[in-house]
Amino acid sequence: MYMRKILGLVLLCSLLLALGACAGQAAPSATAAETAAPSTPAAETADPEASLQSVPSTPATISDLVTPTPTPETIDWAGIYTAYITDNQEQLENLAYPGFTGAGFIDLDLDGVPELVLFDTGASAAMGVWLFDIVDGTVQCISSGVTLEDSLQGPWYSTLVINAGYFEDFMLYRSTLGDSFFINSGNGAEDFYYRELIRFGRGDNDVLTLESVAFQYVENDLDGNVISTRYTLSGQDADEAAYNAFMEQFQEDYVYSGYEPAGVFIWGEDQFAPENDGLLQMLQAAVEAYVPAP
Ligand SMILES: [Ca+2]
Repeated sequence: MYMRKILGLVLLCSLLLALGACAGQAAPSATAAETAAPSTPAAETADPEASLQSVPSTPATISDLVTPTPTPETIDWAGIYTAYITDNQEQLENLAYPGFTGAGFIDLDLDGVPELVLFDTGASAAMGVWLFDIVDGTVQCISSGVTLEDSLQGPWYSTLVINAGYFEDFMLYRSTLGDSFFINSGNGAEDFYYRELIRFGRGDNDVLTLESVAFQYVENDLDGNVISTRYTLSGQDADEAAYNAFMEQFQEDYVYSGYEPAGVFIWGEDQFAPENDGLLQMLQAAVEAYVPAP
């Protein structure tokens, strides 16, 4: 119980730090979300007139980023990720102690090259998700289940922490703004739970970006009585009514594509050995399981 409380607080602190860091950055998602009214195209929108013609009814709180058509890529992404895991397996598994339970590939930023998605063992009801992208031929950690030390954070690292249980939790949605992957990240214990809707986008250099769209945290006592709550929309504090209204509108504006990303877990039928290169075995199986989004 006490440990869970501590874990919950650590998690919350991490999220608060993450949200604070994102708000302080000059990232396109933060600035667009803060300033763009629904009828105002964001500065980075590729075609302002096209955006004006298809004004969304929701996204005062979602950056108005039109997802460009993916450019066909010919890089050997499977080979690049495999070489990276081969070279860094021990360090990664020490960071994610006691290691990883799942591996898969999802093209979260829709640039034609899938990102590597690893699940760790997690600390509570959900598992931490680690995301890696290829930048100029080199693998970079974009997000991790535990916040990495500053010295290990590359220039593309996001301190947003994702907790999930399945590859299918990464959901490709369609809207008048284009296609985007989202995830309902979350975790909980006896005395708290949180949910965070995170949107995946593409930043400079075609690198995966993460944006906190809507966040809900509820702390309760063991009788189920709510002790405290916190809500944010695009990292800005909001009240429960605004949060609920946003989530309702989101369901109207964004349509689930039905695409289910594939990946493998260590407890699957393939019986991956947890030691003895189990991670590399999972990686190979994940390469074979990968199905690009339609
Ligand atoms: Ca990608």
